[in-house]
Amino acid sequence: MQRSPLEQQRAAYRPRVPRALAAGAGHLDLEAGPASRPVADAEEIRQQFPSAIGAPGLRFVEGDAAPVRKGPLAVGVVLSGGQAPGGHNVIAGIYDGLKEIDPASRLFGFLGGPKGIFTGVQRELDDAAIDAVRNTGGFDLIRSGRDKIETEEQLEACRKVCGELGLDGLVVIGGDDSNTNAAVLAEHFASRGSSTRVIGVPKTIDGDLRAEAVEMSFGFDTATKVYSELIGNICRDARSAGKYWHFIKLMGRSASHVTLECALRTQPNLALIGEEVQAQGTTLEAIAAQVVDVVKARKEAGRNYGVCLVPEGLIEFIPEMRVLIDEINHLLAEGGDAEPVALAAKLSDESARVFRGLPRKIQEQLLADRDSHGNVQVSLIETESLLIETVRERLGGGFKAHKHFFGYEGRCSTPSNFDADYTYTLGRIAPLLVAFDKTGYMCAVSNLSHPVDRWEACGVPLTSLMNMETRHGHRKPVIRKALVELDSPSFTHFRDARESWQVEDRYLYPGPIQLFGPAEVTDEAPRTMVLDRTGKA
Ligand code: FBP
Repeated sequence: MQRSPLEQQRAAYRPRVPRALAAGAGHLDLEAGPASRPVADAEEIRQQFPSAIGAPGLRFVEGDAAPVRKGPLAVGVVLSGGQAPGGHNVIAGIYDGLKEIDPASRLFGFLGGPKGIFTGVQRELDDAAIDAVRNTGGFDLIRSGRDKIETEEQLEACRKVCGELGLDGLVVIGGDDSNTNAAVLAEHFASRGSSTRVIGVPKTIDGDLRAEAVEMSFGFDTATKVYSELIGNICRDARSAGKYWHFIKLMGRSASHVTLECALRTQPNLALIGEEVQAQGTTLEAIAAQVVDVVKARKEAGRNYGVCLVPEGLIEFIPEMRVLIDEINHLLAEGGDAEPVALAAKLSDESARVFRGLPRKIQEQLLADRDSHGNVQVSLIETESLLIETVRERLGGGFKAHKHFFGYEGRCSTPSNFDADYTYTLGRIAPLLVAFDKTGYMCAVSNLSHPVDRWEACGVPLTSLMNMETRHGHRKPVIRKALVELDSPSFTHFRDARESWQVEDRYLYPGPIQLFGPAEVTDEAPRTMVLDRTGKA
């Protein structure tokens, strides 16, 4: 396949790994911490995961412990959910790690997401396949999918396929739901005497798969840097033209981490944070009033232009919209009519009033198909248009606005140095956990806010990330989604600074991701993560 000049240069990049891993597979030991506990609902989680509960956190250190499983090893890998930069490097890390353990080890890629496991659709990955994708964006090597492994038949089919391939390990690269699935698979396999170990890898550009022991999901850094470049360009265009407001919706199915990170990188005039809207119970009308105040103040200061960031998940945090969406979900789950007029007749009086007040297009988008987890597909709802319309109703024709949606632009970008190193390291950890006979663990790296030589390779028990939540009317064990915390250093920093960005222009122009050059520009870690971990801006 033809490669661009940058891809040719980038193929030669050798990702950096923590010191313990650089020592090599034969020179490692595994330190175990105390028994872990789920984030909540320990007793219910224990009942569902009797063999995994209480497993200790793990850390690889230099040493000479003999792995339990001697090579050659066979491992399967699957990509699950939305694309995120660095997925290919996770796979390259697994491949290199396996070959380091024993050159005769084998890696199989399940095709098209989790469905590839239970249908047994896979391909073996070799040197040529891996070398073609090192340090590239995308998931196209084996593609991804959003199918869930739910039923007893599917779980059993997975066990059978892994058994037939003789897999020592199965690595699930995915977000919170996919890693919950990995925990279920690990427990199922263990309870049926399967010798396949199941390991998860934290992936999502949304940045909402994080916890004390999981500092960041991969892909967030690159995606937010891509969006920040584009936002900076738009800020400069707005300032140059002096006549438009730009409303930019940013991906993030639920949490507003992406918006917060991009706001810190670009300092737009306004950035809405869904979690704050929810905490303060701010209605759509009240949000529009806040925007109107800033638009007017800027106009009076001679700046009839501006930039406002809108998180994709905002709609579900606005109190009256949350109630409305819950009612719609309930009606649709009961097989209700997805036609706006018919549906409005079945809503409560208050929700019917809210629904009828929405533009027809938004009504239809709220009724569109749910995803496989029963969620509204927020990426299909034009929250930015809704906001523009609500503001325009108050300001009239002098208010000229453009809408943008940045999401897909960043999900398959060439990974930043941070993500290239981080994902490769995650990949290298996975076969080591298998070799040390661990199952139901997530690969993790600690000290990510520091240079790579201070990073530590870890294993985090999946059950330690779990709590019980109600899904489709049933209580289920799930990995807790991390939302923006309003008392965190990153949010506090933003809250204290944002007023000064509203009327004056304090835009920052981050420019494109730099892969070559001085470390200050090539190796920058996510700002929100650094602030939250070190308190330093
Ligand atoms: P994951 O959590 O699976 O990584 O996906 C995140 C995401 O990129 C969200 O930001 C977005 O809402 C969603 O995927 C869109 O997915 P799709 O393109 O499948 O509708």
